[in-house]
Amino acid sequence: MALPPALQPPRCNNPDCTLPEGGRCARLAEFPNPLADCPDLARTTTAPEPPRETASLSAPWSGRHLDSVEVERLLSRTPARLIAVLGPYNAGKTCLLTSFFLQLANGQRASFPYRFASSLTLHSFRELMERASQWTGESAEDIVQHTTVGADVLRPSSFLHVGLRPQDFRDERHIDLLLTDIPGEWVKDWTGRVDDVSGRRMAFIQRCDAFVVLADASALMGAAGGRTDNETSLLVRRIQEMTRDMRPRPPLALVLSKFDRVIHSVLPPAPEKRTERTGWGELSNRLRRTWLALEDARREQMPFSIFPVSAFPHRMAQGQPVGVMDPFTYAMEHADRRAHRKPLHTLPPEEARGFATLRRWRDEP
Ligand SMILES: Nc1nc2c(ncn2[C@@H]2O[C@H](COP(=O)(O)OP(=O)(O)OP(=O)(O)O)[C@@H](O)[C@H]2O)c(=O)[nH]1
Ligand SMILES: [Mg+2]
Repeated sequence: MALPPALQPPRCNNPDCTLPEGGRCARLAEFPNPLADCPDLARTTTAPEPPRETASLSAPWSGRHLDSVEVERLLSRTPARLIAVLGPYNAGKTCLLTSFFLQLANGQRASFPYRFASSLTLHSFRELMERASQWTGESAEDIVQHTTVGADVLRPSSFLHVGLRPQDFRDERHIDLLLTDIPGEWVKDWTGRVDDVSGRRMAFIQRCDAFVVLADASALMGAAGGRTDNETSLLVRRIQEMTRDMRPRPPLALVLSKFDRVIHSVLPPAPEKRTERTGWGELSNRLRRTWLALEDARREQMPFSIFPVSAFPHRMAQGQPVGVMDPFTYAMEHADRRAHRKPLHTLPPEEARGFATLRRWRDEP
């Protein structure tokens, strides 16, 4: 049953009347029951107005991938972090993003220093998750669809969004994180030759806080491994070139994706040994050109690290992802240090005593 329209407080058109403020009706002599009878008193309800012709305004966001104009708008309003997720066709980019979202939204943050708060692209994430949940576990089957982006070159819809709050439950600040979800073909075009279209599509690179680059570990170990190594090394070099003037230099997280397919023959080294060339067994040999590119990047003070990741080692009902949060933790730790963003330093709580209060003195002007 719908509620009847609410009564508004009375208003009186007689300037001498104080009845609406709790006083006397100016025409009390004429109308002993002014609330019922006085014609100067207006009592309106909040009955809904009939729909107007112009009432067909759509919602300000669709819940699907954001386009470059929406992203621009968001970036001008908030100190959003922007992470580019790049790699050749079929490298596992979209699976990684889907798995990252699943983990985060499910509260399985692992080392990631934020908790899930919101998403402007929930509809897209939901579609990806639904598709991934139908995967039977067959390796020949796609887990999600290969990424295609609308034909609009000027406004490509290629960004996913998550709103984050710091891990401390008392800290209610909200941080926007934008993640690119682009087709491998775009990455290839941009790596090979930057024409006008490709330059526009990839204009976000100049604003990126971090890069997550994927190389398919199973492809590297396969017969065409040399091609994957080559594509990855060219991509690392392109990023290195495009970020040469950025300070601080954005970090690069190299994700060796689909690691579940090679785990029987390659044991990942301990985290502190991951940037050493010798630590990866046969995979080190397979990544020959990529290592050279990474070593050049190191010489130019570009931070990098390497992560073995299995976004979907089994079908969803059967097993957990492995290492998915690590590259994002690495990327965010660097992104949060950037000076041109508002730093995320948590102030000590009001009741803090002793040593903790030193931080408050230091932070106070
Ligand atoms: N076993 C296994 N297979 C994976 C994993 N991640 C991705 N795959 C496989 O790789 C395929 C491609 O993954 P996508 O995430 O669509 O790759 P992409 O880089 O987004 O590809 P494009 O959008 O075409 O550029 C998936 O459909 C799966 O078959 C993983 O962690 N483990
Ligand atoms: Mg994709």
